[in-house]
Amino acid sequence: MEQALEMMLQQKFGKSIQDASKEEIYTALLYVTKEKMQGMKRNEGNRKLYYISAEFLIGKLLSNNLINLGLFEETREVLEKHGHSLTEIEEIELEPSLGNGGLGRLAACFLDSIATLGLEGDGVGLNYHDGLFLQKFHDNKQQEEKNPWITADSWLNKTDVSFEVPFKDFTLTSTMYDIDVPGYNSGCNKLHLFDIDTIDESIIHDGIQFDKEDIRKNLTLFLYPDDSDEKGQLLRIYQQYFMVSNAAQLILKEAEAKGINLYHLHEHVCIQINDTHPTMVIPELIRLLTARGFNIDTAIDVVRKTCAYTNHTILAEALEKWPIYYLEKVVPHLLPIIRELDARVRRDFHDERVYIIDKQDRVHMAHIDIHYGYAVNGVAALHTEILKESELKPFYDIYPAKFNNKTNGITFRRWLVHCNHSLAEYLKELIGPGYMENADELEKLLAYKDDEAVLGKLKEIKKNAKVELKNYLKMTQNVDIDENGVFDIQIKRLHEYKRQQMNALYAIYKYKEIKKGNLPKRPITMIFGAKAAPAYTIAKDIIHLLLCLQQLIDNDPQVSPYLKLVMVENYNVTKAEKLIPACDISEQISLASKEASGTGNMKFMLNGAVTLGTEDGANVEIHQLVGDENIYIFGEKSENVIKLYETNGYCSADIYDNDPMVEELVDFIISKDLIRIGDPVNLGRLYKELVSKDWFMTLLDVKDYIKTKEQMLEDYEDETAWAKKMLVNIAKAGFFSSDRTIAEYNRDIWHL
Ligand code: 26Q
Repeated sequence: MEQALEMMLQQKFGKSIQDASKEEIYTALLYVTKEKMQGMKRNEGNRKLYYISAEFLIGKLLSNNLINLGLFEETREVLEKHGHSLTEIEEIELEPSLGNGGLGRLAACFLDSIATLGLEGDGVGLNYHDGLFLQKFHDNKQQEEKNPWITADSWLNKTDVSFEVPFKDFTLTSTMYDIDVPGYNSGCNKLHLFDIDTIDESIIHDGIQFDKEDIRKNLTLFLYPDDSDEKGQLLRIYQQYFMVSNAAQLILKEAEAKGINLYHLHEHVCIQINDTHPTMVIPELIRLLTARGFNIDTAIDVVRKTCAYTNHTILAEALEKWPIYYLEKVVPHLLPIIRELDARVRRDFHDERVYIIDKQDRVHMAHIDIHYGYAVNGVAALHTEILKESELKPFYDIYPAKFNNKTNGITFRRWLVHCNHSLAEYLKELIGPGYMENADELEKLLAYKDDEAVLGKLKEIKKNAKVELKNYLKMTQNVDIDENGVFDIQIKRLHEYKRQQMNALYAIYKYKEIKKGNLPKRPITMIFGAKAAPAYTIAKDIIHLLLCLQQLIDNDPQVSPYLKLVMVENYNVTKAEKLIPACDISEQISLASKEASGTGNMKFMLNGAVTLGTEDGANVEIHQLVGDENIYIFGEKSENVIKLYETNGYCSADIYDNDPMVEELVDFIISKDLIRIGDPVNLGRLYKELVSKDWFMTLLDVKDYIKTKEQMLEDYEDETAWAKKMLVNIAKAGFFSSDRTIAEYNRDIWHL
């Protein structure tokens, strides 16, 4: 590495390692790494996977690529020798924010594991220039700004692959950019990101506003632009079709180049449809095959044997249903095919719940996937059960064999080796390096469950991570936190079902307790990180509440020594990597049945945090693995929640009216103390939402939540017992390696 870096620095900047700036070293490392990846062997197999996804939340790539290439340690040492630190150099890299949250990050972890397992599988998506917006706080409110990440020197490699994508009124010419995806000790795959050359960032003004109708200039500007209006939704359809038409053309081009007989396409190609966003690949492939002379029956048959679908949500508002009229405006050439697909369903099944086109002339994208794909999977055991038994039951009754579960996972290369280097090194020392490729070996740790020295070392590693986070927050946001406090962290997209508002009610509870003189045994540091969709009003109100609480507590000398609330600005992958190793209490408090899986819960567990959670998503599996002793579970169970929805049986006003404690906490949202700091419109609206609607049943669970968290804080004081819980969580996290998840996808769905 030393020689390669030296040569690159000479060639690019005429400088030595000693004299180069951080920026120059970063750039040189980028090119050295890119060259090494170009020289890697490509993964190959009998059947190639195309993982199509509107999101790939890949995070910064330098360190991860170095780790996977086996060059990380060496690079660190070389830089240190010359007076530089890799950690500081990493700061130079801009994070591409090509995802909203879980689904996009999952896609990125999957690419890492697919490459690591030596499987031939590429990602296909879009090259959003400004990704998801950059979040700034101003007047205790979220503001959105553009979030550019593509610089002259980036991981993108422009290719000469280009396709024509036809829309109703015009045709766009694409350009394909590739990012190399090196496996850990393995071959390399690619992430293909499609773009157009006419993108014009200068049309963005006032934050993230732009002309939504100027498709030639805006198509790949942003990830999911605000789709609260028709123009935004149409743009989303333009994006989706652009993505899948390129994907379909790429797949056919590669198949033809390999001499594959397209009538046997499914034997050589498999397409994973990541949620419904890429669903139009099904009619598009049928269209392209019929254009090549296939009759419609054969085209449908081949496509059906090629495509598989993953469902990531049961929230009704996230299940895509596009009005036919929208599709007619953007992709009229797909409609005869979609109507034919619907006609076949109507011929075979006399149940309108499974039709593709409903009575209101809307196209149910998930229904296309289920009828015209060969596999349907949920992302955690409970989620898949809910799909089979309620949400998608009519489909499960028709196609039981298509349904299967694939519990999510995370790549340990990023979420342990990279983000918590000292823990990873210590584990290596203790149980050997085998766990890095076979995550189940983490269980070897259990042998040290009663070993004081090991428990002490785990505590020490946690403490160091807390100090590092303290320094980071001081540097980036100028806030002070106390590393001796307990770090309680909730980081994830802001959504009512994830119930950050319930955690805010805890902060209010604790604030009042401290005011009354009931002091906690040690300071509590509550950390939040969350972006709210720009048009999601209540989510923004919750952010406002949290920021107001932060200010209120900070300015109250009676409370601030004991309680701290920090809202991390612009939460993203890079920040997650700093927060997760430092966490004691992992907040996973969604309303049971609503969080399909969660993956942050897995990252925290792997880094020795203890979960405070509902029986939801993968929390259920974490609970089973670690046992009652090592997790804190509270709240209504999913069966009961589902019943409450079915019977309209939940009324938050009843709880509010009959429980003085709940009433007191909720009333505080519109108390003088808070109104003085905040905006009465936002606070009033949130108050009203909780009292008169509370669709995600915060008030139902809040008391059990507070009680359980109090118990947890008490248990935290028994340091040895707590360290044991940490150890068991780490030891049992092996199941959540995305290597395991991908091995299962391959075994049951892809057969690569
Ligand atoms: C749909 C229609 C219109 C506009 C936007 C959307 C849309 C956008 C993004 C719908 C869904 C998403 C993202 C969903 C998501 O991230 N789901 C998460 O997926 C994770 C990986 O499986 C799970 O762990 C999480 O539980 C799930 O919430």
